[in-house]
Amino acid sequence: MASLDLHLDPCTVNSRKVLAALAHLQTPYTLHKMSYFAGDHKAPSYLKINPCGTVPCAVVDSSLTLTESNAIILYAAELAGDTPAYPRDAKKRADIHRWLFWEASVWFASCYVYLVQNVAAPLLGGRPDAEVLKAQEPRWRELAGVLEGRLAETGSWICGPDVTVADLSVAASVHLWRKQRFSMQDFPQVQRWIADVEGLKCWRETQGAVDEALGG
Ligand SMILES: N[C@@H](CCC(=O)N[C@@H](CS)C(=O)NCC(=O)O)C(=O)O
Repeated sequence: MASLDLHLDPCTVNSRKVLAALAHLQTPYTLHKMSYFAGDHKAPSYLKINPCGTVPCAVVDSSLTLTESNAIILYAAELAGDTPAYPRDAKKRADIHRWLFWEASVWFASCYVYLVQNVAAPLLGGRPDAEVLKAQEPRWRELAGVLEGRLAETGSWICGPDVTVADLSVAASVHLWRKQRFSMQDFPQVQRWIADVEGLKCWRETQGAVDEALGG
């Protein structure tokens, strides 16, 4: 497989997701590191590559540039073939896709509120807005409850006994969970699963880049 040209900032949720997934799938890539906080994703030179002005973005070749993190992951997973992370079975893949869509459509948005308020705001010299966090809490608890239920059913990973790209995608939204300051006490399965994700080689290997991007 040809190497992907990957443009991202490791500390952002969707970038971390892709970094961890590509490490897990052993996908070769060339990293073009950007700084989200410096606004590199809005630079005219980057907007030529990705008019959405978001990270991550993967240039496959002159005919294909991928701007959605889950699309990048699925492309790499497809190329990796029939792997436990993305088995070539229609029902198993449909279940993985379902969780990727869930992550992109609802989970990311809710977790992002905690990231903006409890991580980004202090980093930028501001303070978390308690009202915004309070307003988000019922929604986050509802969604965490859905994840809790699934993890209780499987007793292991989101889609069964093997870690899949769905775990890496869904986990990225809470990858800074200590700093994001979720109330996790009612979600023991989610806590267990996060610990399992944090034990994965691909997660540990990509943690250093996240910490460095956040200033240590
Ligand atoms: N659905 C996109 C979302 C990408 C996204 O919103 N990335 C954030 C960082 S995690 C970003 O670049 N935000 C900048 C902006 O929206 O202007 C994906 O999954 O790649």
